[in-house]
Formats: sequence, C-alpha cells, structure tokens
Amino acid sequence: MNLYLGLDSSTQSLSAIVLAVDGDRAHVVFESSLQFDDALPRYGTRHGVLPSDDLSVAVSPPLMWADALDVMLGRIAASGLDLRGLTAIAGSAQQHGSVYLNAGARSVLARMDPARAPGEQLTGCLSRPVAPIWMDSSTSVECDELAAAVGGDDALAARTGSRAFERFTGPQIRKFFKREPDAYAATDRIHLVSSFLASLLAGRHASTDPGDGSGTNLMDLSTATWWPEAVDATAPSLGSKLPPIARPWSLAGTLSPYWQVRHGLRAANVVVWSGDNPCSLIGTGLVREGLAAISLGTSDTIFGLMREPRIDRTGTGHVFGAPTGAFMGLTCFSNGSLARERVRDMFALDWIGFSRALAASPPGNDGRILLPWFVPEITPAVAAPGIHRFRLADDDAAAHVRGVVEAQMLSMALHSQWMHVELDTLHATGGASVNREILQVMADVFGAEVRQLAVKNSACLGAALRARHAHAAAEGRPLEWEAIVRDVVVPLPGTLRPDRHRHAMYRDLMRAYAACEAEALGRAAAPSELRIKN
Ligand code: ADP
Ligand code: XUL
Repeated sequence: MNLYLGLDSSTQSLSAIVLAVDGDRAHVVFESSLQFDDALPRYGTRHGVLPSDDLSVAVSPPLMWADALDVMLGRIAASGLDLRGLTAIAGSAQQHGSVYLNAGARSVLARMDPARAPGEQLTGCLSRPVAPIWMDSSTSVECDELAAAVGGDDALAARTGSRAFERFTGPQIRKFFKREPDAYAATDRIHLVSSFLASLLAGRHASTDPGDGSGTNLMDLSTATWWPEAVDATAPSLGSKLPPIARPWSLAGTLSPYWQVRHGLRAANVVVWSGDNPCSLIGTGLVREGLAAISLGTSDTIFGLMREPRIDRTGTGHVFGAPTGAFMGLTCFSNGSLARERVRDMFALDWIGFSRALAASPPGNDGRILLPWFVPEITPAVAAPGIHRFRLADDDAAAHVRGVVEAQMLSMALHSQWMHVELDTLHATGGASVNREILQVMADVFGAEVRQLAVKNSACLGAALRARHAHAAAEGRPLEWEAIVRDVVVPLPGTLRPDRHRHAMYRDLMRAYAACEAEALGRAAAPSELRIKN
C-alpha cells in the first residue's frame, strides 16, 4: 500500500491528510490540523498574523510555519500508520506570501541538526524576519509603479493573468527593496510560502510551480516563466533571487536526512508545492471546465478550471496556472470567515446562534444591505476598512447575520461574472462550508445546486492527490486526473437546491447591492429608495 501525504499551510493553521492507495482504490487514512496561535504561542500571532497597528500591514513569522511542519510530522510519525509505505509528499500554502533568505540558507537547509527544532536553526538564514502575507494591502504605490513600468494594468493582466494587486508578491518585494535596500541586497532567495516549505522538506532550495508563480504579478502565464520586464521593473537583480518555476508535478527532491532521522520517516519524494487555491481546484474535483467551487476559509474564493486563459477585463479577478497544466479563474474576497466571525461576536452568538438567526430572518433581508468590509477588501478594492449599513439598524442581530452572508454571496456572484462559467453546480469547501444555512443562501443567490464534500479541507486533500499524481508521472505511468479524484472527492448526501423564487428575488437584489457598493466606493450615489442609510 502506498501512502501519499498532503500538507496545507494556511493563514491560521497547518493541516495534513494521508491518502492510502491500494491497487486502484484510494481513501483518506489520516487527517490532522493545528492552529498556529494555540500550538505555537511563542510566535505571538493572532489568527496566524502578527498584530499590527497599521491595518494595511499583515505579516507572519516564517519560522512559525517551519516549526508547525515539525509538530505535524511528529504527529504523523506517532500516528501508528505503517509509514514504510510513505511514497510522496506534496503541499499547499496560502498564496502570495514571501520568505526572504540569505546566502547562508543553502548550507543550513542541507545540514540541519535532527536533535533540534527547525525554527531555531533557521533564524540566521532570514534576511527579513517576517513574511508579508496575502492580507497585506500596503503596496498601492508599488502596484502603480509596476503597472506603469510595463505599460499599464491591462498589459500586466494580459501577460500575467492579473492587474497589479497589493498582496501579490512582486509589489511586496518592491516595497521591501525600497524600504530596506540593505536587507534586500543581503537576500539570496525569495521564496513563496509554498516553495519555502518544500525547500525545508527537501533540504535544498525548491522550485515554485505555475499556480503560485502566477500570484506574483511577475510570471508570463503563457510560458510559465518569469517575465523579465516585470521582474526588472520590480527590484534590481530580482531574476537571480527568484526560484525557478517547474511543472506542477515535478519533484523537488527527497525528504532530507533531517526529517528522516528526526521523525523516523523514509526518503519519500517531495513534490513541488503549490498555492492553496490551485490545490483546492483538485481537492474539489474541478478537473474539467464548467464546474466551480467556493471556498469559505479565512478568505472566501470562487474559482473554476479554464482550458484557455480568459483575462478579467473588469480587473477584479485572476487567472492562475492550474495543477493540471491548464488554467484557473479566481476571485478572492478578504472579508470571508473573519467578517462572519466579527458579526457573530458583535452579537455574542456562537455558530449555532448565527445559523438560527440566518434561518429565522427573511431572504432578501427586507431590502436591508450590509457591506461588511471589516478589513481592507480585495474585491472590490477597498483600502480603508469600514462597514456600511443601508436601512439597517445597528442593534438588529438577525439582520446583520443575514446581511453579512447575503452581501458576501451577492458580491461573489457579481464579481465572478467575468469567468463566464455556466453554474449549475457549486462545490463548497473551507471551514464555513459545514454551515448549511450559509450554503442555502449560496444556492439561492447563484441559482445553483450546492454540494458539500466529504473532505472539508480541499486544499490539503488536493495536495495529497497531487502527491499521487506526481509520483505516478515520475514512475512513467501517468494517471488521468479524473481517475485520481474519483474515489476521494465525493459529495455528501443532501445537496442544497436553489429556490426559483428566491433566486429571482436575489437577481433584483444584486442590482441594489451593486448600487450600494458603488455608493460606498464613492463612484455613484445609490438610487433614492436605497438612500435611507444609517
Ligand atoms: P483557513 O484554511 O483559511 O485557515 P478554514 O478553511 O480552516 O480556514 O476555515 C476556518 C474558519 O471556518 C474559521 O475561522 C471559522 O470562522 C469558520 N467556521 C468554522 N465552523 C463554522 C460554522 N459552523 N459556521 C460558519 N463558519 C465556521
Ligand atoms: C488568493 C488569496 C487567498 C490566499 C489565502 O488570491 O489571496 O485565497 O491564497 O488563502
């Protein structure tokens, strides 16, 4: 029996899934998760992020991710699984974040001491102690500079799949170079979160893949190579500091002696890691065009496979590389679970109370609309956070609960139209996808059936499936993606179905929602019937 390990280093947690493959049959035999704040409190994060007075800044300690990997591999070693079958390991990580290493990292990675945890050994390898992550929105100036240097946002989007976005790695690198030129000069390798963790497992610098490379504003989507014009416009000598981009099923090496000795693991193949959204594409079974998934994690994302890249002319979406070698369209919303939690906590509810309030309030919220931008929003671009209430009394708990969920679903439906995906079925994933009341609003707004999946952490499952795919390819007997996802990406019984009348109502409400959004963004006044704003 072969075992395939998938790891997922997300914003708030690290998860692991082990997939056992016996003949043609595959099933999940191990699942575990740890929250960074609880498991590694010495790093002082909240929800996985270091506290900051400046709301536009979001950074995390990369050594915390390294130590979390150690804790998780220790758990797997102690799980009782027969790990002699451990064949390949692949990973998924939050996208866009970057880790800055000096020239000393090469030898430290290759010769770590198995008696000691990784974090303390890597301290001297960092040329920047923190890693900016996807929640950072502090690089508007650098976005403008990068776009201007390559002929504007449309040119950048046509070449890389996205206009300049604050959280994307290129603008983040440029900000670091401008603010800390000496530390930038001392940087030998800039990894994505994914390629940093793959390097740690393999004991040498790993490549990135087109899925995560396309989240940098620096990769030519058509060739999956760094685009020199954007790289040169970002920072000097950047070309030599970036990892190579390898095909998504490439091997980064084998598990290094450090992990073999420290946790008694065998020299399994280490597959290049990818971003959580590309991995989720596989873990939700979207290996053909026409299906879409919504992930309700820390961020909310809506995505689907694309055979050919269709760029978003409205400028809110992205085209990334997909683990299959094709492409994926994606729109990301930063006010996802954290915004739902903020509303839950404002009214001292738990999730059961939240769901009850949702079920007890009228669909359409009697025309009351809430724009829940508790943190700077990615889609639509909102730099100064704030919540906006239209006809909504600020002490009405149920209307706030419904307001946050309806606004999120309406916003997702509105801002994913550019993908032109015919939606009759949506696969729901991420932590909040256990909540059927939220999923019913999703079904009604999109007018689509919504399926919950047996394995909730689709990014982690996708990583395990990628490990299997890459191992088969390396052995010269490639497997079809359809066959890889068949046994394990299975919907739970109890598909949520849309109600025709409610869907029609939401189509009208979407126009009102769009008008409120335009007003809150200072683009146009909302129509007078919506102007009763408080
Ligand atoms: P990430 O992978 O981005 O760290 P997850 O996909 O694990 O996040 O989702 C975690 C989130 O799921 C929590 O922050 C929480 O807000 C949300 N969540 C968990 N249970 C429920 C529930 N019953 N209803 C709504 N949201 C929930
Ligand atoms: C996608 C994005 C987030 C992160 C964290 O563009 O910024 O979804 O990948 O999950």
